[in-house]
Amino acid sequence: MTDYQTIVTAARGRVGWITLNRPEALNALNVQVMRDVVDAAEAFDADAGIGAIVVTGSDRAFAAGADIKEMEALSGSEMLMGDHFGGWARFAAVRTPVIAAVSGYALGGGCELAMMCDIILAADTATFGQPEIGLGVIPGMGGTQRLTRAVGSFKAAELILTGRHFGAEEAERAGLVSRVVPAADLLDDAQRTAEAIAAKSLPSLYAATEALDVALESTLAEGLRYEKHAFAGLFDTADQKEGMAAFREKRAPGFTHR
Ligand code: CO8
Repeated sequence: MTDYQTIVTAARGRVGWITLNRPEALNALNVQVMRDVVDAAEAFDADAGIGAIVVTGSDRAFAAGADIKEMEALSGSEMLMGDHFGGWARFAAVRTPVIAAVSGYALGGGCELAMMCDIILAADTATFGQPEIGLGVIPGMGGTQRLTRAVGSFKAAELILTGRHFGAEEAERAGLVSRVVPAADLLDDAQRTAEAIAAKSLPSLYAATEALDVALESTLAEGLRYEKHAFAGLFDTADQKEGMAAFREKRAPGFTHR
């Protein structure tokens, strides 16, 4: 495992873990965090021994946002030209399924990082929010776009324009969160969920995460065309033959991820 400055990584079976580790700043996302998270996520993504990734923080904070102290003095052109956005697009493009296991604050860029993941598991103590409006800016890591797609335009507008914090139950009701779990169970639940995913065939997982992304980015007709071709493509994998033979023979499939 690589030594990182701002995160801790571990492989547990076929599950890769990325734990944000800047407790002094409630895991605020500075450029170094972005580089570390992207590097670790891409390394797990390139490893056929990993079938799912979990990103988490601490009990107190998943991440309290982008690092305000690092951003404060920047000019607009420095923000555009510097390494402030590109890395997160690479994280969002990872094909291995990614679960955000959120406890404590997921604010601003923290909420946006969770929304770059495929699944959001929230501890019942989690607090979400896009508070950037109170800093004289707007969400800048995808919040105006991904939150709107997740919860609808009127809910997103109310949350983004007031900047108010909201809890896990409201987040689940609104469709921002996949599932709420008791705080004490969050990490075990994330590992179990990730193991269940990682046991599936990697080619079909990649096809599914890409098709889910296409659903957010395209018209229904374009998405259905994409799905048709992705579905057909999987019939050239050994795992499709194995998965369907295992069904017919009433046994568990032994996927080889090819
Ligand atoms: N950036 C930098 N430092 C932070 C951040 C942050 N986002 N959040 C907390 N910290 C630091 C605090 O400054 C404090 O440090 P110190 O002890 O040195 O003063 C330490 O973490 C602990 O925080 P608090 O003392 O404030 O703890 P509280 O329990 O009183 O409050 C809160 C916790 C409510 C989470 C509070 O810290 C807070 O409101 N934080 C800021 C939340 C916020 O506004 N987030 C949005 C940031 S902007 C953003 O995310 C834009 C995203 C797009 C950027 C795209 C390009 C990079």
